[in-house]
Amino acid sequence: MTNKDIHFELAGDRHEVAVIRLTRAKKRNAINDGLILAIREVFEKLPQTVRAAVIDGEGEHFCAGLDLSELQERDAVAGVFHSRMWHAALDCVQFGPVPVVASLHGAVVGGGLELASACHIRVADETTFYALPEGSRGIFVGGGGAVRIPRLIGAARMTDMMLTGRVYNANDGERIGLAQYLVPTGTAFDKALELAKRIATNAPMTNYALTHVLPRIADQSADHGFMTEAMMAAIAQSAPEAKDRVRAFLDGRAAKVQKS
Ligand code: 1HE
Repeated sequence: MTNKDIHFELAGDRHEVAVIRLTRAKKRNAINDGLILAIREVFEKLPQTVRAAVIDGEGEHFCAGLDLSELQERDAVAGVFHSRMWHAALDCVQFGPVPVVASLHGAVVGGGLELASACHIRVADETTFYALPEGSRGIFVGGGGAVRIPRLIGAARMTDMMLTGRVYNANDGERIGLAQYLVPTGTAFDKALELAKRIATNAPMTNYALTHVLPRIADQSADHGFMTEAMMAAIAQSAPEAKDRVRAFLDGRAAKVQKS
């Protein structure tokens, strides 16, 4: 990885977790064109060993969104291509080869929230706050937020965030579904890494079904969704790995579900 604003490393005994960190803390990890292209490149070129990924941000904030200093010179045509560049990059996050866990703290705003919402799991610490300041900057979301954020919290809440500048704190963010996990200050990365390592132990086909098939089913009519589900279930259960895992449970060699 050649972009200085992004750090990449492999974690886990088998190098099964990719850790991707935004390292532009002086600018609160604001995303310029180079950084969005670098995010795309990382997810397109994940090593074969990788089974799950964690994305986080260096410094006090996860991400301050679009680098506003690059916005000034853009005309309408360039704006369309810029937005489509973000879409292509964040599609590589959401529909890349592995599940992605976002480790959130501080500001998760604008394009930062769009990046977080392209991830499959969001872990937030108590310093996290969420906003869509596009409304007050006279612009609109452009990184897929109009599609992904209403699927997390509903169109009404997103409309409120953009019309009124409402900021959600960490507790309320978890309550409305912006994050699935809320953890003590400073522990989001550890929790995200723990979850990623756990995800990496799943059968790859199960993870693929959850990241690529489930969101498509959610977009289908119920009738089509049931059929897609049946196809996916049949493919997953016919894999040799699924048979081995079920046999291990029946032989008493696999973990039971534990009461939490
Ligand atoms: C930036 C950016 C940025 C910080 N673009 N330079 N996003 C926003 O509207 C959020 C704008 N940022 C903020 O509200 C605040 O910076 C934070 C709440 C995130 C952090 O506050 P703080 O006090 O820790 O930092 P700061 O002093 O405001 O910023 C430090 C530096 O980062 C400063 O630059 P410096 O040269 O004066 O040191 C800031 O100018 C710079 N900085 N945020 C450029 N966003 C695909 S479309 C998506 C559309 C959007 O994302 S719109 C929402 C943009």
